[in-house]
Amino acid sequence: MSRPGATRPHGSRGEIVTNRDVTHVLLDMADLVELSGDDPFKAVAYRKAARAIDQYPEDVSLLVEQGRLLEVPGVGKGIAGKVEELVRTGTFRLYEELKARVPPGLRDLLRLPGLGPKTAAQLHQRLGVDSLESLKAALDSGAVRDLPGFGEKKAENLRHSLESLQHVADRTPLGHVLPWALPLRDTVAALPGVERAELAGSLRRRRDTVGDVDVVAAADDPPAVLAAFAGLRGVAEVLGQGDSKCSVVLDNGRQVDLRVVRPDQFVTTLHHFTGSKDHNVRLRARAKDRGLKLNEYGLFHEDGSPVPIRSEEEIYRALGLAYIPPELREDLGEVEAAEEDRLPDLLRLEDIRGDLHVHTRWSDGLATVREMAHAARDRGYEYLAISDHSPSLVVAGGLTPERLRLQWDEIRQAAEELGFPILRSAEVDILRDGSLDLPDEVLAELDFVTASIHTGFRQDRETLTQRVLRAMENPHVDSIAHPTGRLLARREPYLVDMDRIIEAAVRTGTCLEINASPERLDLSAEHARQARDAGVMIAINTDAHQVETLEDMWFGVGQARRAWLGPSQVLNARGLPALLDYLKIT
Ligand code: DGT
Ligand code: CA
Ligand code: CA
Ligand code: ZN
Repeated sequence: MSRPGATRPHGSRGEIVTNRDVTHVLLDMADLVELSGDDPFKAVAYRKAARAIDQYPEDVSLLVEQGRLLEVPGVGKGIAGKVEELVRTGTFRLYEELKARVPPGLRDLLRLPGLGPKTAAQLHQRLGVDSLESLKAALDSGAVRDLPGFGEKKAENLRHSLESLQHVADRTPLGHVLPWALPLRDTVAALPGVERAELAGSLRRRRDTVGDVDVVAAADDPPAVLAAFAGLRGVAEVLGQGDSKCSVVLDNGRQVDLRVVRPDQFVTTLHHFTGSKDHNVRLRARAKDRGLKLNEYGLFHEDGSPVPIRSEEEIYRALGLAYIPPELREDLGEVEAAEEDRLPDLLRLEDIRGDLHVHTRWSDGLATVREMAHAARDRGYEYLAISDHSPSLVVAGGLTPERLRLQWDEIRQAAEELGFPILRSAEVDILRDGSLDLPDEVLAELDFVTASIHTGFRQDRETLTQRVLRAMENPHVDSIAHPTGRLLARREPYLVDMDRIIEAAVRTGTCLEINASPERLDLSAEHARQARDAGVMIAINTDAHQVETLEDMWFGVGQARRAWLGPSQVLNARGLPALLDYLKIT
């Protein structure tokens, strides 16, 4: 498994402060600022800096050492000073002050979907709520319901999100795991005697979140490799070790299962630990029906003699099946499809011809139109759509129609200079009443209109669904971005009725987005597959706020593959003429 450009500098190596570490502290700081009732714009600045540092191609500790922190776009003098202190001392004074002032449990409340810092502060001041437990107690006693501005419905929503939070928190977004899992695989591959090592489990199946990380390696002397692995720097605790398996917890708190087998067993072991479990169960039963036995050690005849297996393709062939790629191995119809040779022709990263949702400095992005377009061209794209925010999103610097027109001048100039097609787009807010944040005359002048919800997440299901439906009814709206608003491991989806949205997408010819940001991956694979089956056109977009995150397309494509999508069902897998044709732009 490889991901181009995935080895970013932040890693798991331990004592040095990585970009990811700094990012986490700055994001935490932003929440603390808001919870303490300080200026919300300060929180915005911390988040912007956090995002910039997370994605910056150089090591933040090196930048500090060389006094070059201010080169990171989005990092101003004030924050640079704090980052420097953080890198040198492991924390900074203001952060410690706020942590001491804001009850730690209060911060946990922010993980509830739709509960912002303002409400958290209110619950704290009025009811003394300072943790998820005390929130539950306040809900049970009816105190929350009786608060001004709350009521039965809001209290009920809150209770619902509280219940679902438990279930979200156990898994980690794939995008947080890969940056250390890929180097870990390389480390294992480089251990003495190891022939090859691969990531397996949910990570190889490219699930949006993963539980633990599974690695499978081939070597002639497995116990020696396992011992070397258990002794690696970065291994905090060995949970268990046998002749072929070792489970450890790393310094970063994550669990890794390593299996080491002889080279002739590698393929079947890799296959077994790629899973999923349900897929394996199906294959084992199928093998049995054919007088064969399949397990992690190999494929065997009834008399125990092995069927020679050199590749996963051969496992499937021996079972009378077409090859099933890891992303489809979930027992969701793939075995039947492989049997009848009607597996989909899955989308590949190379099929993607452009990105239809990115931001620039015109709103809350970090790069210019030119820089984004240049990077898109360097990726081999044929076009790029610039979709900055609309005016109601003040904290994100949303564009008024006047500023949008100024942006169009820049878009035209950049497109001419680079000889690269740049589409005029906008991510227009769907307001609380379902109206759009830009007038129709302006929308009519855009090449591609993406609509999305950024406010009022806590409205009830019917209201939220109606907002989206109304946006889709607008003939200028081409696509709905991040349709459920989920943030992986942080915020539950808002309560939209996806069946009705999909049905309306078909009726109105509106695309639904797979937002490729590894923090979102929204639509989920399940919803995207449902949309695909209904005939909805899907757009896979990074929502990049800077050049580097154009790379996130890889995650979006993984999600699309899990949704059984092929190039013909993906709008931005079309070349420019076909895209313009679809959008009826002449
Ligand atoms: P995760 O870690 O929750 O994100 O999901 P997985 O799929 O990585 O699950 P994990 O780590 O428990 O196991 C890795 C693979 O090993 C799993 O996908 C299939 C295989 N496996 C584990 N336990 C069983 C089992 O009881 N039966 C079978 N047939 N396969 C299993
Ligand atoms: Ca796993
Ligand atoms: Ca595992
Ligand atoms: Zn966006």
